Amino acid sequence: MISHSVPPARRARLGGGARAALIVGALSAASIVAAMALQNTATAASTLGASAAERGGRYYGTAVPANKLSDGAYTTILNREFNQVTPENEMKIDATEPNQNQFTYGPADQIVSYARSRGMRVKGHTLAWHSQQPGWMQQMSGSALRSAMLNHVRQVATHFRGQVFAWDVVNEAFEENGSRRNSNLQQTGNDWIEAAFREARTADPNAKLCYNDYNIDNWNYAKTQAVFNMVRDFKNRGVPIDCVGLQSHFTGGSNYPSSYRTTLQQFASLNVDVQITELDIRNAPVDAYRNVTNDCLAVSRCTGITVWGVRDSDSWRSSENPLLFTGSGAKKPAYDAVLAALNNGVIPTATAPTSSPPGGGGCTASISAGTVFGDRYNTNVAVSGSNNWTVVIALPSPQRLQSNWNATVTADGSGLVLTARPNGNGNNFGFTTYFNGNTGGRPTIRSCTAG
Ligand code: 9MR
Repeated sequence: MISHSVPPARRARLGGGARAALIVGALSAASIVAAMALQNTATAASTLGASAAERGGRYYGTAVPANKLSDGAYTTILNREFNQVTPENEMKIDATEPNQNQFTYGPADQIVSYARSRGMRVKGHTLAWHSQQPGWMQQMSGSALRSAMLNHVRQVATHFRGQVFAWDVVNEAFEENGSRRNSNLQQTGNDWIEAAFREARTADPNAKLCYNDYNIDNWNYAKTQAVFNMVRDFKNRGVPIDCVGLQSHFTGGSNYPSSYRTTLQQFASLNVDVQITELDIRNAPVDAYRNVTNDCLAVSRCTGITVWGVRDSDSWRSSENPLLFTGSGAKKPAYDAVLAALNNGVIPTATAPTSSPPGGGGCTASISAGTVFGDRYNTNVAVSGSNNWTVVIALPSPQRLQSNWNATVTADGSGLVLTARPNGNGNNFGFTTYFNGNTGGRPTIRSCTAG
């Protein structure tokens, strides 16, 4: 719809005058849809963070080490492009509790105040992990380690309460084959992960609590399935978990998988946010960076993308040149691809269009928009012309019916065609639909049949 009028590459280069001429042309062709697309282009954001923010309040962030905050070339890019920050090492266990019960927050606080004073969100990383444990913790086991871990979670989450929007509560707890990683924490009991999440919720009830891991990008991979099953189990049992982070280090031989969007959608279907938390891609290929961006935009609960460093020279894998800026701070082709993908993204709409059915069925059903929640929304339907009706409604894929009221509503085998009949509660009924990643689509009435 957008590109049939002006190809994206050309739109990106259009000056104001050319844009105005095109808008007039589009309007004279009475193409309201094209005009709306062009208006979006006219206000296209010029930085990653600003553009992500326009895409449903998403963020585009980066890992930040405290020692780079005095590098002017670095902070110029950081301040200009990013609206979210993850401390690269400064909130890890060895950094924040180097000796048992002695907490040090200096470098982490420095990053937090730097970011927050510039309006950037901060994600905490990470409360419980088998790696980067201080020496004293590495030597612990059993109930002493369990208590020390929970104390660490409580103390650190309390210190940063109100300052971080989310925490990686537990990091990298699974093996590649889908079994639990056999760490000292795992040996304290299989429930150590949920214990950490419960402790974090108590310490900071307003932070989103995330599970974070690498190699959970390919939907058809044992580790991805294992993490999915754990999150589903946590949701079923009421363990507090709000988000899943896909690190997405496509470096060191791991590639962007074609099932990536499916993986994001599947996690989102469990009623958790998904985030891309540590993105870097070997040699920064334009296509893979664009695909990751588009995949996130396609899933309403994909709330943000964080790259694991600003310039190639800042990367933990700098020899692979996996980031969006060169060592000298120049934008790479992958940067342009990401920004263009963000700017071309669909702006989520929270309002449902009114629909009316084709005539001739002896009744009329009209739709009006109801409340929109995070992962689902309500639709109201009013029927006139008959008190004994059958209304058929189509849902946009992959949305699904969650519940309904004031009518009997059944979904067909595809889940996408609903049939509603009166249940004695009059002619106004409604239903709730899961977005399942499609936040823009709304139901349409297919028919209303009386009798
Ligand atoms: O980028 C981090 C690097 O500076 C550290 O030396 C390393 C130590 O483990 O951790 C790196 O960040 C890791 C992150 O915390 C968790 N996922 C993998 C990241 C890359 O190793």
